[in-house]
Amino acid sequence: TEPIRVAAVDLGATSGRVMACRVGARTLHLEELHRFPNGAVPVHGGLFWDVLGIHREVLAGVREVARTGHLDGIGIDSWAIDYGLLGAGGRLLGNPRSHRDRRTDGVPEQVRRTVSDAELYGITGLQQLQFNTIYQLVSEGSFDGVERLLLLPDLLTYWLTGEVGAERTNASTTGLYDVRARDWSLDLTKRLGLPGAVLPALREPGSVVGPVLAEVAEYVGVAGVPVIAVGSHDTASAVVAVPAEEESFAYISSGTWSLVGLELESPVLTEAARVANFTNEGGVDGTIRFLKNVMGLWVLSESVRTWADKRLRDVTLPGLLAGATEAPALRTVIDIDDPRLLTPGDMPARVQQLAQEAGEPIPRTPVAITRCIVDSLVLAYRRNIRTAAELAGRDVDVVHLVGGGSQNALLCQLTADALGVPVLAGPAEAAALGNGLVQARALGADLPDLGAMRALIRRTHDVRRFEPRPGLDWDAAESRVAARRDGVDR
Ligand code: ADP
Ligand code: LRH
Repeated sequence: TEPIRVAAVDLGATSGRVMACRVGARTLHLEELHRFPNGAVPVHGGLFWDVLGIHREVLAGVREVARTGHLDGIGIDSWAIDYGLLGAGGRLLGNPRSHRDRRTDGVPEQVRRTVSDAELYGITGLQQLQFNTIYQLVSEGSFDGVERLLLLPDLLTYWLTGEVGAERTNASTTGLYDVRARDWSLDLTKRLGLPGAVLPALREPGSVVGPVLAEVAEYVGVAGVPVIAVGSHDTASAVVAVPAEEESFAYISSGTWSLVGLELESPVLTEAARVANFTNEGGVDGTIRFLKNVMGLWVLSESVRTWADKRLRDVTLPGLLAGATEAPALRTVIDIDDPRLLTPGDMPARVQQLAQEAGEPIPRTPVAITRCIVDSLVLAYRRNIRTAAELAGRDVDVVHLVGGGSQNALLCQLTADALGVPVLAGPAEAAALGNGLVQARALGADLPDLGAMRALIRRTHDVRRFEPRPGLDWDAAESRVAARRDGVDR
């Protein structure tokens, strides 16, 4: 039988891509047909997504997939949490905001007065991040004329199909979703004065949303193609594509953000998990993604952007990483989750500031700053994998590192060294693969469960293995950072 061929649209906060994903009985092939830069746009102190521009790029990519072969389905995943509001007639009311917008400063404290942290965690099981949808909504103030809230992949899916819905894995990241009841918490919206009626009905990853609208069909050149709900939270799709064979694995989905944790059957809602600020997000096939959101390679990509803006020569990512590999290890370590690293800006200066405050040697060159960022990120990986294992009562024998960061050999090797277990790196495009596999199953591929999908990835994709090396004192480095963290678990 002919392989299934779908368009997997994977939207990251720093780049979006549209892949042709071909799935046969024993084959799996990904071809990148369209890639475009992405980033929030600052306007008058706010930070917005150019969502119509993103829609145009999605269409251009899908058209390219259709032009180069048959097209059996389309699925969209993106970063979580952010949303658009629709008014009468499905009209978009303003540009969606980025979660890095400052409008949620102080909002968690405000919400805490109505719903305590412990109570909120008991319902949602979610890490406190000041930008969770719940806090963004509280900061909206008024909902006059608002009829619907659509998370970004659901909004783009709506523009393709005319159908509204809330895909479950992404709904689980909002802070309005009851992780045990597996439904929106309308009790929570009511108590916070939020309009629960704007939340659409939930839909399952793997369900068919509907065929593309006529105007879309005309643009891409084929009619009737079904749009399929995938794990529309990019991290949910990425975890589908973690090529794990054994039970005792941890994963790091390392892109703009780093998501560090375990796949579980049920949520961990203990007081210890809450205090450690771990999240229980919904995965594909009813799994739980028990993880910590770590500031990630954003700090490095924003540094590279800053150096490029200052027209510093010789600051390409490969060059910086080659230099950093030769640089002294663990010379300067900072708390990579410091909230001051969240917003766009002069990241090298902020890294230097954090080092100075911590009494660490101040890194002076781009290479030294790069090394500091990588070492500090690895410390966060180490800390959070250990904590996840402890909280869930699990052993971790291997770490799978997927996403763009899997191409960073220094990061992978140091993660193995720091944790004392092998790191298996790749695939780099895990989210697109997970997206494509869930679509293929919906279209009839024989992929009964996550195990079958992962076996197909192992058969068709190389992973690079990094063995742990002894020699560095990670405990000492951790205690330098811990001293600065003041017991705050971010
Ligand atoms: P997202 O989907 O969140 O936008 P990606 O998964 O594409 O992010 O990962 C982007 C990150 O991957 C970049 O910030 C960069 O640090 C890293 N990366 C991408 N390509 C390479 C490469 N060739 N070598 C090392 N790191 C890379
Ligand atoms: C990664 C991601 C992550 C969220 C963040 C907003 O791209 O979806 O899982 O916490 O973006």
